[in-house]
Amino acid sequence: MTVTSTTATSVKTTCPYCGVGCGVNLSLPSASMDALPPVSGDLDHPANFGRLCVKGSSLAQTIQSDDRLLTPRVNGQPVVWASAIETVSAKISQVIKEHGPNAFAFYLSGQILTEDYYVANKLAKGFIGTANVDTNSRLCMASAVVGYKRAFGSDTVPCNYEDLERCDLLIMVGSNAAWTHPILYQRIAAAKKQRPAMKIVVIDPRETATCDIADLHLAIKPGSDAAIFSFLLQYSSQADILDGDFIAHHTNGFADALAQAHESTPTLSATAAFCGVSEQDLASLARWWCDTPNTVTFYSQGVNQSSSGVDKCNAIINCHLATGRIGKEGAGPFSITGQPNAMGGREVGGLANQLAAHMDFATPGAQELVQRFWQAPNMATENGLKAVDLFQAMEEGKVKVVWIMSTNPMVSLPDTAQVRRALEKCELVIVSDCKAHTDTTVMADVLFPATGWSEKDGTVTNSERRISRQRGLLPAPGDAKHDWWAICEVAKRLGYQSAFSYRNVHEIFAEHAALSAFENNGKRDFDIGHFSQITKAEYDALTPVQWPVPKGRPEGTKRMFEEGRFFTPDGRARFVPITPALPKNATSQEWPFMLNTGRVRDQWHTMTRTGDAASLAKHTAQPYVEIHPKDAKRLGIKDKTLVRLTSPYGEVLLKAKLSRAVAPTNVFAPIHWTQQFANASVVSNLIPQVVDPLSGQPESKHTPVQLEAVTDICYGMVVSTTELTLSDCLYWCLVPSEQGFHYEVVWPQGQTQMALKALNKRLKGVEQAEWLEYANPVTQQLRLAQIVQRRLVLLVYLHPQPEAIVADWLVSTLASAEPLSTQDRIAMLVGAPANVEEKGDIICSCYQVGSWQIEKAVADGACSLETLGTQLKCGTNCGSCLPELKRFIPTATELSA
Ligand SMILES: Nc1nc2c(c(=O)[nH]1)N[C@H]1C(S)=C(S)[C@@H](COP(=O)(O)OP(=O)(O)OC[C@H]3O[C@@H](n4cnc5c(=O)[nH]c(N)nc54)[C@H](O)[C@@H]3O)O[C@H]1N2
Ligand SMILES: Nc1nc2c(c(=O)[nH]1)N[C@H]1C(S)=C(S)[C@@H](COP(=O)(O)OP(=O)(O)OC[C@H]3O[C@@H](n4cnc5c(=O)[nH]c(N)nc54)[C@H](O)[C@@H]3O)O[C@H]1N2
Ligand code: SF4
Ligand SMILES: [Mo]
Repeated sequence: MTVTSTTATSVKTTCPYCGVGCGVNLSLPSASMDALPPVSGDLDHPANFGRLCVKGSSLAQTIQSDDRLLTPRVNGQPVVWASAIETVSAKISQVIKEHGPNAFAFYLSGQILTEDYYVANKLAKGFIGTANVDTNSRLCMASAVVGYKRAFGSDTVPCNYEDLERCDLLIMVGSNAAWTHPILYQRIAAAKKQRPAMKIVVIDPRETATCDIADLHLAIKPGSDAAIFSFLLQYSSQADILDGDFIAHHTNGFADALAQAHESTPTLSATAAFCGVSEQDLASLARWWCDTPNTVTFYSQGVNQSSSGVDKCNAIINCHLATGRIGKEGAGPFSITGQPNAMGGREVGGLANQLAAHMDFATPGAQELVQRFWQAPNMATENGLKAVDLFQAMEEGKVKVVWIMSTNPMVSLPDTAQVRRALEKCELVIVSDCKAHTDTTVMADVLFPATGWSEKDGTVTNSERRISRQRGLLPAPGDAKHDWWAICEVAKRLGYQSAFSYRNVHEIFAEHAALSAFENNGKRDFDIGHFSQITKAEYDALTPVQWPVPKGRPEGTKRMFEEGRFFTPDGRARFVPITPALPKNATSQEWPFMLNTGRVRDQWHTMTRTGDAASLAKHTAQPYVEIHPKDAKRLGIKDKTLVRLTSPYGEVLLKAKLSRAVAPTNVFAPIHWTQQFANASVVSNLIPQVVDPLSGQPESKHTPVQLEAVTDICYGMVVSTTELTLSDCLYWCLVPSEQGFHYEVVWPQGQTQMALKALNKRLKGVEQAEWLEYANPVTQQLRLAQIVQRRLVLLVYLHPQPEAIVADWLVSTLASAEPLSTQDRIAMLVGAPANVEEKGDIICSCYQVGSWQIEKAVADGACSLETLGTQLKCGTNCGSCLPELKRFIPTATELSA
């Protein structure tokens, strides 16, 4: 990509990854305009004050991609936009005419901008006349939303990031923030360092990097969280720490909730047994809870992604209401959002059970109000289909056209086989994406090329209700267009010219702001009326601000519910009686392991962006499953060997990672690997479409599975200058690298010779190709290098066991301009260059420092993070690796032993 000049050479924008919403400076470095723009943290942004985690710091590496979708495509053929818009609009019109508006659906994403979301929601709910507008936030935040609405009457996040720093007790439930919200985690870690009396409790079945700062880790039985909070509620009453005044004047339903808590979790010992934790640990938590008015409970997917996720949220909120720990500095129930604009989507009403601007179909007068505001000809009148139901309706032939935007459901929705059947059945699948090849774009009839981060303009809202601008700096590549533009063009072609003739994204934002304030008068929490007249210049200069921002309050709102008034009809918050429930599907003799799924530190979701940064692949190169060593031993599974996981829905192949971080009979696998990166490792293949009945959120964290060692195989590594089709492999994984192609492979034993022949055929006809070969009949190692014109083009390593090879040097030789020396040739077959230090697994991605280097430094006497930082630089840039680095430092007891 050659960057041509736009007006600005530097902008303040917002990171496109997690819901922390860090401010980023993005600039074009030089007049030549052909170098990549550097990225740095924005010192003025109140989310991060200049810091970025490893994903944010690596953004520049992901801007340029060889796999951008550059033109619209219809049935695989490139077409001009007008033609693609015509195809789509004609089909939508036909389907609506023949089958009604509910035969159309949007499936959107918490990664599009608020303005994109707003026009999609407006088109579907006001003009086409369907509420089938759902989003990947259904897989992410839906339970938290319903929990807040049940308690507060509105989807309002009460807290802010400062509350996390100011609280005296922080309970982190189902969150691995050290990896998933790293900058926030670092702010918390810094606060604890400054005030060591601040207590941190982590509740997670797994021991994660987040436990590094915890005073107490409750490794509960999967799914048992609600019991902990049910117990805390009844214990608060026993210990007489209830806020009677708050309960009496600001809430309803306390007596019922308390009675239920007594019934469900009568005693400490019963609760500890139900949750599988020690009574002492539960007692510590209960004591700290009672002693600490300034408590924040911070929760994420370990709570939300559950068949009783909403109840878990309300169990948490109940405790905060009962003790009046809400609407105060350093106190509150704080659901953290995952995606950069999950909150923005909620604000516009971009879920099938919302209408618009925090109004629901059931809100009295709301439909008529929105209809009047939009001048809408075809208002939807009832809730649409939630994600899982939507894909089921597609398979049943009820939904005939779907427009998927900025999400990869073939990887992220549960039961991939069902998702495939649904998309195959659908008459028209439209996919808007930046990438040409994803597991979902291959299912599309029509592809719309979208602009991405660094190109597009709009707003996002982070986890603390803070609206920030994303600003475009780079020109759109090829024919890529903004998502809002594509939606408006289709809308206009459907006959809705006047309602969708926005000239600029700021006009959409102003309309969204005006709707939020329309006949609001303090009735609805979401009010950004201050911006309803915003000019383009003001919009371009917008600085981060927390909503509500009603007329007359331009400074926004730091914290909600300070006056104890909620958005229910009588202004009182509601307690909800909770009966703790375990996961819908329990383990059994047939399915004896509970599969937990989640994230790794350096990858983002389906790797469409982080997969472009070779340095981010170093931390975790391949898909894996974490298994307790005891289980592994019983099943004959060794570290790094191939394991087959099976559920009633499908199977996957993953590399074993033996670890005591998971409890026996629990296993954990990351979600990131797609068919673009590995042939058989999409973990959603295994997950059933079990959802929370209230929120529709899938139970992605708890799936009973079987596990077995894969035997009679041969492990290998292939490094090649060109992309290879490795169809005869049992398993392959493409490890992103700067040069050429690096595959980790597994062949069925006996097929390796055939496979080698196939690889060899690739070079037939290439003159002067020579093979170097090293074979060890004792170890059965086989190493082959193919050299053309004295340069390496293909390297194959084979071994019956996984080998600890550092592939970096081998891969880098692919790009070497120098002809190979004799020494190089030997080193290539040995697998270890003489003059290059081997690093081990990369721990610090910023400075590419590996485990072997760190172990060596520690053995040589480095005994603190500071010394390691001085010697190796590890951990001194973004700090994302600090929890892992700490584990290399011997403890005082180890040192004295
Ligand atoms: N590096 C990275 N960061 C990300 C993302 C990414 O893809 N990569 N994605 C972003 C998005 S969209 C989201 S939603 C967030 C998610 O952020 P998190 O929710 O922090 O991440 P997860 O790894 O999905 O799950 C969190 C933890 O829940 C635990 N858990 C599983 N079952 C239970 C249970 O029954 N009870 C409890 N208490 N805990 C349980 C898991 O062991 C896991 O450690 O991350 C965001 N940040
Ligand atoms: N088993 C299991 N499943 C899960 C989870 C889990 O923990 N376990 N977590 C769930 C959660 S919390 C989430 S958030 C989802 C995430 O899952 P997805 O949303 O499916 O994952 P992404 O990789 O973020 O997909 C974003 C897509 O949008 C494209 N894109 C990026 N920017 C733009 C843009 O501006 N416009 C357009 N049109 N396209 C763009 C990217 O190239 C990519 O293809 O996964 C969910 N699925
Ligand atoms: S914590 Fe990291 S991924 Fe999240 S917004 Fe900040 S820089 Fe981006
Ligand atoms: Mo998410």
